Amino acid sequence: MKTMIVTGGAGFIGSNFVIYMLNKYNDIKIINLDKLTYAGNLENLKCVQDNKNYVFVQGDICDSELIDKLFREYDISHVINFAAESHVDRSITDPDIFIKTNVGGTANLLNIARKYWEVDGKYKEGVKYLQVSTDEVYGSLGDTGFFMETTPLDPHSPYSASKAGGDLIVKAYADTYGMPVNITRCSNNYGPYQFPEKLIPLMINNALTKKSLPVYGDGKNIRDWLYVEDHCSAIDMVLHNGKPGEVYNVGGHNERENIHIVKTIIGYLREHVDSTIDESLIKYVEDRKGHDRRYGIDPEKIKRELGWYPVTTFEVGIEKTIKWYLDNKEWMNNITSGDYQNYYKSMYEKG
Ligand code: NAD
Ligand code: TDX
Repeated sequence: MKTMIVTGGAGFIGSNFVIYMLNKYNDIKIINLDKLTYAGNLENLKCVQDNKNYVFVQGDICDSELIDKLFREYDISHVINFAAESHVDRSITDPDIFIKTNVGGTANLLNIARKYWEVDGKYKEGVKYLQVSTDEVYGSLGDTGFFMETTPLDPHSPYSASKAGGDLIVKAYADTYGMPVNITRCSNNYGPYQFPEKLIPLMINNALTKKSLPVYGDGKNIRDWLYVEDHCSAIDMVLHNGKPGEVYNVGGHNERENIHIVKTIIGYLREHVDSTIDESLIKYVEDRKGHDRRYGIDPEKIKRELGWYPVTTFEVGIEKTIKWYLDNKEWMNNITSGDYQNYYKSMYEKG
């Protein structure tokens, strides 16, 4: 039985990952450690809450006493760190918490893992620390080329800089102490349980409630989209077969301009839900500060070394995603009724 701490397991990707792993394996135990910030939601995990191999602990990755206690209590073999402040716009208005959680929290997890895993300068058999990172650490691309694992780090937002800081500390623990680690750097995810501050769920929710659809700048910024389940399968493969110390980029060549995403959502909802949802809802708004123009992942290494490739095309994934939000309106209502309203006003309805 392997016992894994999954941090941030109540967030978007973390909850999809916990569900994916518990459905796939019956010989792993998952300790989901999550602070339950505005982005954490235990409703995401209803289908696993009674699973005998699942434990939820509310807490902060910066809390060394708590992490130490978890390592003392359980024989932890793996740490998979999803916990982070994850939204670029919030990092622009309030960077401090990003540095605290994404840099400080990562360092704290590494310190305690090292304390329990390193014996006489050697690491126990079968242990691994996996850092879930992002393509945003590489900065922004021009019209051509892709991010490779060897691309220099060049983050621009406080979010991406804090993720890059976390990655470099992970690298230092591998280089200095020989800790068995992997870093995955994935492109933009979409799918069930994504908080509606991010482009796709925000646009679906706004269109359904007939609010305007705020497109930053000229709408031609490009993101490389990956269905969340494909990200989960990549992490599973890296966790089991990734070479210690290596970085793996995760993506599937699904580059789209933002405006294309917004028009795709409108097109689907107009055809299947309400014929009055149309492109007149689109509102071009002031651009995001320091807005990266284009992201694009070269996934050759993870494909070649581990045989991973995404199975969900963008066309299939976006339909599945829109249908999920249509089938789960109560989930959306619950998270948009409270504090979210204040966030939304401060972002989109100021002045
Ligand atoms: P999310 O914001 O939906 O979830 C983050 C989770 O972390 C929440 O449950 C929150 O409560 C928890 N958390 C925050 N601070 C914490 C702390 N100090 N201690 C414990 N828990 C804490 O984020 P997401 O989109 O699921 O992203 C998960 C990870 O994947 C992040 O590390 C992010 O950088 C990375 N990533 C995300 C994407 C994407 O497109 N969403 C792409 C690549 C990488
Ligand atoms: O209202 C909006 N209007 C708009 O035009 C929002 C919320 C976004 N956008 C644009 C900005 C980006 O170009 O859409 C694109 C996607 O924006 P986000 O969903 O905020 O994602 P992004 O900034 O690309 O970062 C995401 O992918 C990488 C995640 O939030 C990160 O956690 C991950 O690391």
